Amino acid sequence: DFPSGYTGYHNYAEMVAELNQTVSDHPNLVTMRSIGKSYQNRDLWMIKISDNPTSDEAEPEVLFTCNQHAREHLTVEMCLHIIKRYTDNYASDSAVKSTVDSREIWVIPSVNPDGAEYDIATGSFRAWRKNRQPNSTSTGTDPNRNWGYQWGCCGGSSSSGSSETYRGPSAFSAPETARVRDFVGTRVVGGVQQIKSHIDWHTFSELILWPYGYTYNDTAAGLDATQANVFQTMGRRMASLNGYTPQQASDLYITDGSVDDWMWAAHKIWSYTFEMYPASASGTSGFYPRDTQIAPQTTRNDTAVQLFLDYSDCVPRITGRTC
Ligand code: 0X9
Ligand code: CA
Ligand code: CA
Ligand code: ZN
Repeated sequence: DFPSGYTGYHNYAEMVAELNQTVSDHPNLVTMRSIGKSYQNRDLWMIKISDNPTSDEAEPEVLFTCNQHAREHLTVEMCLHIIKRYTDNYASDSAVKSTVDSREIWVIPSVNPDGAEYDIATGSFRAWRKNRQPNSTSTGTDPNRNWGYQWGCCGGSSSSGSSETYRGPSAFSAPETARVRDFVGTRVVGGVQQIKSHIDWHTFSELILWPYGYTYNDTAAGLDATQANVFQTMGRRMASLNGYTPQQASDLYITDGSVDDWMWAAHKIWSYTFEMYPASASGTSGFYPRDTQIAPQTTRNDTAVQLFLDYSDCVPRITGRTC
């Protein structure tokens, strides 16, 4: 389990208990279901937050995903914080209420529960990143190199099973990425993708990243200059609210098979990657901030998340365009 100094973090069982509690506290705002199983057969739980949550209403849908990377435990807390904020504050905060009433918010707090549990299983952090799926030489696929757009194209992932950025034997070979892909596919209704925007939460470096990650070019197939300007403008606006650094994903380093490139290229979902606290650290210590950081570092993103939800009806509106 989590070591002392970290017991404020949620392990998998505690996360599930928290989600169940939210459903029982707010049955008129929240539903919960599993989108399928991890490699080790854990449920991949998803929460929907909206008014009339059991109905598929004609409201812009937004997706938040957390914990693709096992050791990035602060991101689970970020998703749980979003869930708590948009449910517990519904009755008291009119901005929260109008957001919840006009959006359908999907939250998947742990995309990689097997890796997260493995990371804490001995009581000392193992600095584990990948999932726990065996491969020909070792264990684990990097979920954020396993998505199916330009998978393995460009030197931004590894074909070696022992690598921290092993891309898997084929796109979506990891059950965890495949199940999120399947869920996103179910949101194409009448030929129209209902999910308009997405944030995938990571740690660390305090960055806001946008597509593409596979190329240094600002524009490429499926991403024109107008769209790139929308990504940049929204990214910079959000960064002005949380103090992160905004940049194209490839400005950090080239990645291929990452979630944001796929969300955009396959579904035209405005997809961002947030790298949370801290801004910098040595070695793997940055992945393990004390639990005293959970509240300040999740609350820090409240206004950026609110802006993101506000514009999810039409992200290009941030540049004065219409949809
Ligand atoms: O390498 C990653 O997957 C992310 N950094 S992390 O330290 N959390 O592992 C950065 C991904 C940046 N590229 C894209 N988002 N495309
Ligand atoms: Ca609704
Ligand atoms: Ca809907
Ligand atoms: Zn990560």
